[in-house]
Amino acid sequence: MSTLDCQLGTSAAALDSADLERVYRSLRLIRRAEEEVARIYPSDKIKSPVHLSIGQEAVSVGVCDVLRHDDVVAPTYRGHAAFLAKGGSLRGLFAELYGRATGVTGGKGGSMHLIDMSQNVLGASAVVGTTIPVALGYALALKRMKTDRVAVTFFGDGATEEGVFTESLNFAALHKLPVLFVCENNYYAIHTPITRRWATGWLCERVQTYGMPAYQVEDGNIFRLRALASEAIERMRSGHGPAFIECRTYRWREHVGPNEDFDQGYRAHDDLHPWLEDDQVQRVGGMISGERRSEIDSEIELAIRDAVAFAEASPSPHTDTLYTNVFAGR
Ligand SMILES: Cc1ncc(C[n+]2csc(CCOP(=O)(O)OP(=O)(O)O)c2C)c(N)n1
Ligand SMILES: [Mg+2]
Repeated sequence: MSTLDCQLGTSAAALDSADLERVYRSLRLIRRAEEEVARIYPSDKIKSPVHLSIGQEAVSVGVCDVLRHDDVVAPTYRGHAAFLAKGGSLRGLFAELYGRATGVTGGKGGSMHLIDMSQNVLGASAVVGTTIPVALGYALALKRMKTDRVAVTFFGDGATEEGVFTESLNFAALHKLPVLFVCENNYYAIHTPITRRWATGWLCERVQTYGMPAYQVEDGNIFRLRALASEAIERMRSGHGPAFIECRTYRWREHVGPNEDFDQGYRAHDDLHPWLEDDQVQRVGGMISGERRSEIDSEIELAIRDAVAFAEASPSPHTDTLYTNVFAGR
């Protein structure tokens, strides 16, 4: 455990049964929606590359569960989890993946460019690290408007190697901006492990030198992450400035696409075992009654079926819209 580790509890003690059901519903929705994406993908109906978060859901859910509706999140191209955890439209997501006009970007952006401003989900981007300064700028605006709203930016371990990451840390700390930096450390940038990219694993220590609290959740424990996020966000709302959380996690599928990739040789199937055994979706599901879990699961299946049917029945974008919402004209 890192010396910077905050000693907040790992139990679900602070959550009542309604909280547990809400957290489970969110985790399970993301898991099942992405499993459905993986199932449909080989049919070629989905017209977009997909970076799945299966195995990583707890990061988005643990943080978004303690946000208010008017807080904003900036996801990445591996963004289905943050998008759905913040309340992004399930129908809009599937329609977007199908490239349909009813998708959240009118079928033009695909999986990597999700946005739903009705839920305060800022647009995602395929370019590593680029949504970090977007969240930072939003946090600057929130501060200038003298609100107590906060911005959260999710990004991978690879994004911490982009210069804009440290520039953003510095600016946020200097100006005490209400932004929570959440690093989803899944140990890999595509196929390259952090052990071949970082001289030390002391990410929290590096971040702390910029002048903000930095915490690590070493085992992906959703309750610990949720407690840390809650404390950090409350500090931010009262003007104490940014915070950073590194949450260790593990990507169960390939970097991009619906399959497993343990035959590729860059990582071993054994590395997955501890994460499978401590699957946070099952863990939280096991804390609520079987009867309620079945009801929630059935509602989720219906919602996913509805979203897929909505996508399949939706029209493709009209050619007239080809040049709308782009910077360059004809
Ligand atoms: C600026 C930039 N450089 C390189 C790429 C190619 N690329 C796409 S995903 C990726 C790995 C990023 O890893 P990480 O930030 O850890 O996120 P993860 O995919 O593990 O969620 C790279 C290098 C890119 N999209 N943008
Ligand atoms: Mg990574």
